[in-house]
Amino acid sequence: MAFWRCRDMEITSITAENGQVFMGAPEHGDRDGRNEGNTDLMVAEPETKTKRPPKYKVILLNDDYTPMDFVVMVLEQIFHLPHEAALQVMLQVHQKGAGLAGVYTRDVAETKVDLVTEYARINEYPLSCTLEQE
Ligand code: TYC
Repeated sequence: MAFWRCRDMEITSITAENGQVFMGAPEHGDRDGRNEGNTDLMVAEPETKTKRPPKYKVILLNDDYTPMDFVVMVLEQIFHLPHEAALQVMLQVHQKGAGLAGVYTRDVAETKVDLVTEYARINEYPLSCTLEQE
């Protein structure tokens, strides 16, 4: 990008293709109107709003067949819960029908669901879980 200045018009900013705004101080340009080498040139950040990616809850569901100790093991090994917390979540699911195993970004949450489902199927248990956007 070139930094031109015109004698009659004061150019105060130029927007580059990438959205960056170059704010010139034309009075300090070279005699031929170029702004190159101008130490007063400032670079302003583009006004882009960055959003945090949405988070997803992995909800463990109750069933009548998966053994309690298997559920506790899943919560410890896949969701990295300490034993006491794993026991509490398992009991909550057993008594209330569903419970929160963890909260993650979408990819990680989907991987956890796949791991739980696969681990349960290998062991021939119907344990399942779902995703819920926070
Ligand atoms: N309800 C199961 C039982 O009585 C235990 C269980 C707990 C199963 C939590 C699934 O997500 C679950 N063996």
